Amino acid sequence: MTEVLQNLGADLLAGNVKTVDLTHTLDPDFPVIVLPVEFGQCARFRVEEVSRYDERGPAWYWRNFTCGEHTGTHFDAPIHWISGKDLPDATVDTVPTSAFVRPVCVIDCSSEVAKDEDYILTVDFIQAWEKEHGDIPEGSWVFMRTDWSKKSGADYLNLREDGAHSPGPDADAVNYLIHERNIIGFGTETVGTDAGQAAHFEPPYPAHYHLHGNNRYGLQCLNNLDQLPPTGAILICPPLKIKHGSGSPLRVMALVNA
Ligand code: 23J
Ligand code: MN
Repeated sequence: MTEVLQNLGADLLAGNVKTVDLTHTLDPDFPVIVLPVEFGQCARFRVEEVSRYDERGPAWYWRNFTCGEHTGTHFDAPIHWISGKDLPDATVDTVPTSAFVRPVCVIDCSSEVAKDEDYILTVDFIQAWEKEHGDIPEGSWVFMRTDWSKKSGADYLNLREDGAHSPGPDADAVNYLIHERNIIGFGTETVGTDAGQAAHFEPPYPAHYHLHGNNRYGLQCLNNLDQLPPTGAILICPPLKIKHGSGSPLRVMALVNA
């Protein structure tokens, strides 16, 4: 099968395969999840200049940055959640690299979310998608497309007195993807893999609870999912190799037929 990569290389060079950037720019203005005040909080992206062709470094420009493991477009490792805390290879530095290059299925919920900001992805909706596009292949990533990535500022978190309002899956949908389809991970355009109101679901935060409890992965704050086909794209999503990391900002991209 040596011709597989030779053909891919030739097709990349010929422009028959293109790359789609699924990442938001790391920017101090990009929102991070806001938890209830009694809990610790994720840090925004911050940057400080070390030198810029000046007395601090006459021929070089460089900066130091700080952020949370869950800042911006980021990867969730199983150890992020209590349900995954004792699993093997559950931190970003030990997740097998094969998880980072996989086919991805994109379930388009954008018209439903346009009508209902608390839209919940269900097993019925996934099965209707499968009737049209075929069963989700074992080992794939699954993305929930909502076009939420087009929101900015306060609309992105959409916080109200009773918490955040944003779409996500219910527990049955997540369990279907894990146990009936054996997916490797689930990604969203919102600030978490769970819906804004998911603290009130059973169990609380079902996507986090079930994905990570079954050694599966999450991607959040994805961008440009409207540029992906429902099937046929190849996802590339290696997180930073942070020792014992619960997650990591990363560049996420996909290969698609041009
Ligand atoms: C901690 C607690 C709740 C949630 C999250 C983090 C995330 O969404 C995250 O970034 O993993 S819902
Ligand atoms: Mn996260």
